[in-house]
This record gives sequence, structure tokens and C-alpha cells, in this order.
Amino acid sequence: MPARDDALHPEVAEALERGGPVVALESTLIAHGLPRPTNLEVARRAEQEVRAAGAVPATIAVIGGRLRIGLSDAELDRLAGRDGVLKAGRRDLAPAISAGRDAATTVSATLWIARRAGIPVFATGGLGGVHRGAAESFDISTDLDELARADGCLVVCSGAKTILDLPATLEALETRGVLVVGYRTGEWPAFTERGSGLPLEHRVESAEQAAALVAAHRSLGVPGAVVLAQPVPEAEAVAAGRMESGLSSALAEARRRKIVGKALTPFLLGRIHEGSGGESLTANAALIVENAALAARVAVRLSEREE
Ligand code: PSU
Ligand code: MN
Repeated sequence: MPARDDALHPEVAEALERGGPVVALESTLIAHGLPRPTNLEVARRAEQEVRAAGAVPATIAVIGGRLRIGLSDAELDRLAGRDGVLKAGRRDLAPAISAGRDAATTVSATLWIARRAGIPVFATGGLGGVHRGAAESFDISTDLDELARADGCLVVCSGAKTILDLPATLEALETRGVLVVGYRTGEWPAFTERGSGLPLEHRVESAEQAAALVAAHRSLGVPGAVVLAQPVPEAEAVAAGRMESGLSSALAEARRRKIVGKALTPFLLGRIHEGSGGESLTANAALIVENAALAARVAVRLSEREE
């Protein structure tokens, strides 16, 4: 499905037409990953950082049953402030649109929409991945499969969310042949923590090097996205292991209350943000904004290379 023209915000359409840099941003973290009012602040700051780096932000969502690639300020406000916004993975897009609903798009849905609209650079907080206990629950995020399909796309993130089984998530990316590169790190970042202790084979030190690597990946036609993993800024990082006890009780509560499927990630993130006295929320907000900024810097280099 090529994105219908009316889905594009005029500013995004204009940038795409002239081959200018655009960065896609997801909206599930706004509607389901962060509490109010931090969610709206972070969404706006991420867009500002993209602009400051010389690119155009395209936050993606479904508003009143219409796909939007690039949101107006009023639409961003509506998404951040309303109850009952659907969390839409790729498979949930058609139901959201046909029912005329508001839906926030996850990594899988956003990446799919962005790629079809010709926006191959995308930023998020932490990827979805293999949940703890997945050997029994089979809970593995569609994000991983979409990353494997998103040929030539760059996805900037801070690894996968700490609530997940991080070694298994990294293995699952390897199985799917998704290239993972550290940005100024040799370790798989752990979302709100700087590192997971899991080594990464490849790293780059600058936006310029990242752009050269993405260009090589594209020109070879290697399938799948390039994941550029940037650790949370030092000043906002949560100390290693600090979330574990809160996380174990949140996981136990989820089991007790049978919270499964797409409700699980928002539930666990909510519990962790509530329980950490603001520490994890500050880190989550900071990393989202930094990833948007880095994605924009690479998008600018990529569009210069194409000139
Ligand atoms: N990053 C964040 N907060 C979030 C998410 C990412 O900092 O809430 C969202 C993304 O949209 C991701 C989703 O796709 O969590 C994963 O959900 P699930 O585990 O149900 O696939
Ligand atoms: Mn899941």
C-alpha cells in the first residue's frame, strides 16, 4: 500500500519531494509508554531535536481513522491526552482505520508505514523483543519481524526494553539477520541503563560513519533494517540492575492478573516508571529525545550523500 498522499503532512510531503531529510517517529511511546504530561513534552522535544538537526519530523499515528504521517500540534495533543487510544502493531492498522479510531503505532507499524512513504530513517526508545518467559508464553514482539523486513531502513534506539530478555532479543535479531551497530558503544544498550554486558561486534563513532554504513548496506541490497543502538545519556542513566527488583514484582503481578499480549509492555513500563521515583521516566524521556536527534543527524548525512 503506497501511503495515500492525504496521509502526508504538507511539510513532510514537501521535504520528501525535494529529497530532504525526514525522520519517522513512533507514537505508542506517547500514548502507552509514558505517563502524562511527560508524554507530550517528550513528543514535542523529540520533534524539536529533529528540526534543530536540520530534518523534518514525521510522527506517525492514526487519527479518527485516518493515517497521518506527520502530526499537527493539535493531533499530537489529542493523542497524548486522550484515553482509549488503540495500540496498533502492523496487523491492527486496518481495524483502527475501518472503525474510525485513534491509534498509536508501535515500532512494527510505524516502520512499515514509514518505509512505504519513502521515509527510511526512524527513531524510537527501546525496541520490542523477546519477553522473559517467552519459551512458555511465545511472547515475541512483531517489531523483530518487521525489522527483518525493513530493507534499507535505519532504526535508532537504545537497544530493547529492559523488561525483556535482552540476550534472547539480541539472538533473535541475529537469527533474522538484522544488523546491530553500537553508536559509540561496544555493548548492547539496556534501554534506561547504559549497557547490558552483551557485546556488539560493530560500532560507529559518528553520524558520518553511520551514514556511510547505511549507504553500504543499501547498495549491497542486504535485506532488513540497520539497528543503530545508542546508550541513554550518562547523566540520566539508571544504575545497572537497579530496576530488577521492581521488575520482578511487576512481572509477578502481571502473571497473577493474567496481563498478556499487547497489554503487557505498557503495564510493565507503567509499573516501573511509578516505582522508581521518577528515575526510569527521566532516563526513558532522555533516550527518546537523544535517539531522535541522532537519527536526524544521520538522515541529514544520508540526504547529502544522495545529492
Ligand atoms: N520505546 C519506548 N516506549 C514504548 C515503546 C518503545 O521507550 O512504549 C513501544 C514501541 O512502540 C514498541 C512497543 O513497538 O513498545 C513494543 O510492544 P510489544 O512488546 O507489545 O510488541
Ligand atoms: Mn507481545
